[in-house]
Amino acid sequence: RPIGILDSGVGGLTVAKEIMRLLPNEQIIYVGDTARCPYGPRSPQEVRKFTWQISLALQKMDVKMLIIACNTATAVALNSLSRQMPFPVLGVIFPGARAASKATRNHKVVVLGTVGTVKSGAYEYAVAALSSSSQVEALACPTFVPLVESNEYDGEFAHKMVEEALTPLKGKDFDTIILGCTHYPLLQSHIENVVGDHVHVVSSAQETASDVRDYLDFHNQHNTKPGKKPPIFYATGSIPMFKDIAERWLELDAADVR
Ligand code: DGN
Repeated sequence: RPIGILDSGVGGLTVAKEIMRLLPNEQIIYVGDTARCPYGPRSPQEVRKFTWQISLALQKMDVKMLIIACNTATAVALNSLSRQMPFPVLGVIFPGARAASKATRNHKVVVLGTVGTVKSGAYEYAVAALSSSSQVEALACPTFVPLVESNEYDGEFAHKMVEEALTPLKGKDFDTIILGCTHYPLLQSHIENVVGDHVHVVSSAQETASDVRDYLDFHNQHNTKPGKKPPIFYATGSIPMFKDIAERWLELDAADVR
């Protein structure tokens, strides 16, 4: 059975990529809700409704587990989904918070996220649960998702936008920054460039993928049958745009986008 992954758009591909790398025998079914992206500025109720709709669609496709590869959706829908779905549901916030708690030396952590994630306070809560001595400052970067969704994450313009968005961090002495939105790893080189080498940049993609592997190990649910099926992607909006980003980012010759 496949692993279901959802996001508001292409951002969750950063998580899909790590899962595909770490668990090459597993089939992925990915849904990117590009028609209704961004989720960041929407109300928690609306994001929860969309996340549930997609999760129910993935349930019909008989997934064995579900990864909410979107921080905004994790913040508002993980609790209800994990309580009510008949399979395990993992989010991306706790894995990112855990990686940051491990990485920080001075216990000053910055999280970059959507307006929705920042408002939810989910990272502050998760980091505090892991280490009471760490301070978290959250910064909303609403210009980043449109940049990535429009495939403009490379180049001079993207760099300028990142520089501008991170201006409030100038002069602050944090040593770790969490990419608290799954779209942001596509802007990672610009972010690293702006914050400097001394800052550890954490993306939840790797940590989430290793949680998926641990879960499958523990429950003995790895796909052991030979002849793994290729990934399937569903985009609710433009298919060519999604296909272009998926093929580039996942290094696929041809992505099956429906
Ligand atoms: N990629 C999503 C996240 O991690 O929060 C949200 C992007 C969006 O819809 N704004």
